[in-house]
Amino acid sequence: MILLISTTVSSALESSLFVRLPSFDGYLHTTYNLTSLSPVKSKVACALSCLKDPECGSFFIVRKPQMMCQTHSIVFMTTNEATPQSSASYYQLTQAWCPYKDGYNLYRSAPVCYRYFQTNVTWTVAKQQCEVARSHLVDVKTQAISTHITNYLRASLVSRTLHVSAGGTLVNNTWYWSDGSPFTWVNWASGEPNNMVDEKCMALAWFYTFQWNNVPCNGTTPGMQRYYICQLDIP
Ligand SMILES: [Ca+2]
Repeated sequence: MILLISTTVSSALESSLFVRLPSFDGYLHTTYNLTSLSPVKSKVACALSCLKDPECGSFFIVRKPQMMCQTHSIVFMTTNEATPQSSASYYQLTQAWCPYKDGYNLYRSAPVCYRYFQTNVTWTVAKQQCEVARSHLVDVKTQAISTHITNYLRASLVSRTLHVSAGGTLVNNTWYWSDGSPFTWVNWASGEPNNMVDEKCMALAWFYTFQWNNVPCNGTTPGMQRYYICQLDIP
């Protein structure tokens, strides 16, 4: 009976709350984890421990020599950031409205979905591309979101020497987010924002550990082209 319930819970969890990503089979992430690799009785127990923590977005199960569980805040990873670990499986939490098959990753604390686009475009083109993808450039409204996004970017090798476009714009000397709300909490890097005549858009600056820098919205030189993060809100 207990086995039956456990199996049912497991199936329900797997179908609605988390997805397994076989591309991570045999790998274990060692950075930005919420808990250390610890013994656990079942996969469901590991999933439940992740669900209890709103910062948790994914977890690993290692089956040999005993079942072990490790939870993570980061929901975007590449195998470049992982170490080989036989019998490891990776699970990502999701929701039906957060289309992981399109590359969106759930952040349950907000809750919102993020998609990281690793193509170099101007801020204005990034804004348009997010809108094509039914979303908008990421609005970094709180310390919690900032920490999550920063960890997310720092966990990705490709981000560590890049600016990443975000949703802030300067209109009539006031900074606004994508949804039209003015900035309340801010995280400008020292000396920023500067040059407000030519730099009316906002980016996360790698050389400031992803604090904010105001940047030109358009331009043809490589420095004007950046990766970007789109945010998908609850419908
Ligand atoms: Ca600037």
